[in-house]
Amino acid sequence: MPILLTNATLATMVQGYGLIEGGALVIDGDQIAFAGPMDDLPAAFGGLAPQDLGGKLVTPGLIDCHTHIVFAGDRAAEFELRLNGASYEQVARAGGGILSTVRATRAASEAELLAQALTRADQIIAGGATVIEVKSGYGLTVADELKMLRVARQIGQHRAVRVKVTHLAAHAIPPDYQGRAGAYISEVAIPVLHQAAALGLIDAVDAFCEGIAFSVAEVDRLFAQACALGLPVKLHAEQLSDLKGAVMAAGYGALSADHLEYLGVDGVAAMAASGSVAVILPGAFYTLRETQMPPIAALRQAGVAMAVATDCNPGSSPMTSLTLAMNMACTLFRMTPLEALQGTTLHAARALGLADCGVLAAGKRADLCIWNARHPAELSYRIGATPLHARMFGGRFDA
Ligand code: DI6
Ligand code: FE
Repeated sequence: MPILLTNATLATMVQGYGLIEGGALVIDGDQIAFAGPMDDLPAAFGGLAPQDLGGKLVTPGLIDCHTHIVFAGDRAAEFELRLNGASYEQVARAGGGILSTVRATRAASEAELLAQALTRADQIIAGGATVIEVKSGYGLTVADELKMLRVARQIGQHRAVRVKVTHLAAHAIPPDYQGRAGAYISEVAIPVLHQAAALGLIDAVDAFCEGIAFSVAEVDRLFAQACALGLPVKLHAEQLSDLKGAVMAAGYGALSADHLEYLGVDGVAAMAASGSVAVILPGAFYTLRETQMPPIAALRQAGVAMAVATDCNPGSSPMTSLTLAMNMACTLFRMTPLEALQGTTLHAARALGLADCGVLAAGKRADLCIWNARHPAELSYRIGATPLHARMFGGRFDA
């Protein structure tokens, strides 16, 4: 039997908020059959028993389009050391930083990794997410990257959430490849790409293009292989410096370029031309106490779609709340609450190449959130609240 929800404040996100007071939704199976004003409800649905939402806000299910939730251990001890005066270098020499996460991730069994990833997925889901993108990148050997990718794939089999899995073997240079980043691309990143693609483990290919990671030319070589396999690309670009990674990624028609604090006018223009989404990650900016802001006004002016995500990872963004990411995007970057919500719905869907979600409209997947809120700006306005009243995934409410 289809489900009829009435007396809803719909933020359909079809155009702007697409706000409809006194709205109705009909859910048939895993799809939305109707979303609009109660007065326009087709007669065919008139006989359904309505569930009155009392004016509560309904939005599309939120989409976290950039996470690194598969990893073992945490970096809380390192956080404490640094706040007690240890420098980043001292921490690194003591075995901390990203390579400590790599060691813990290599040592963990697949079952342990999955259990930890599910805990983080549960927190993101509890905030209203119905789609989560998950990257590899803490294995850095062929076997360990494949292990991470298998774990990422399993998340969606254990939870009511859709997972898009991204190859990020080119995330950091492991100790045995120091000074030999090109060899790492040839001997690890590209072989992982071919094996993972053959196993159907990946939906996209990402890389960390940065002075401390991989050059534009090295990433270009990886992306050429992704392109040959028909896989879309996305890129950690211009997070710490302007290497022109976004321009290169745009040349591949990248789904997105992410972070972008140091993006230049050429990068903005290239992204506008390619239709790549700018994924804004305020959690990393906040954690790293970065001061260079991504060029939000220029992106807006150029008509580049902006998404917002948690970047959940143990180092630069130990955050599992999308509404907190939205709040930070508004307060730190002066994005508007409308842009923040587009950034976790409509534009996040685009950043993942998904056309069947991100808006409330007939024919789309029945992934939605009912909020203890009346206006969508409330989702960005509160700090640390989880105003979710109920979540529906594929036509089913959570138990
Ligand atoms: N940029 C980041 O902020 C994270 N990865 C990346 O490419 C940091 C990951 C970590 O510190 O564990
Ligand atoms: Fe990231």
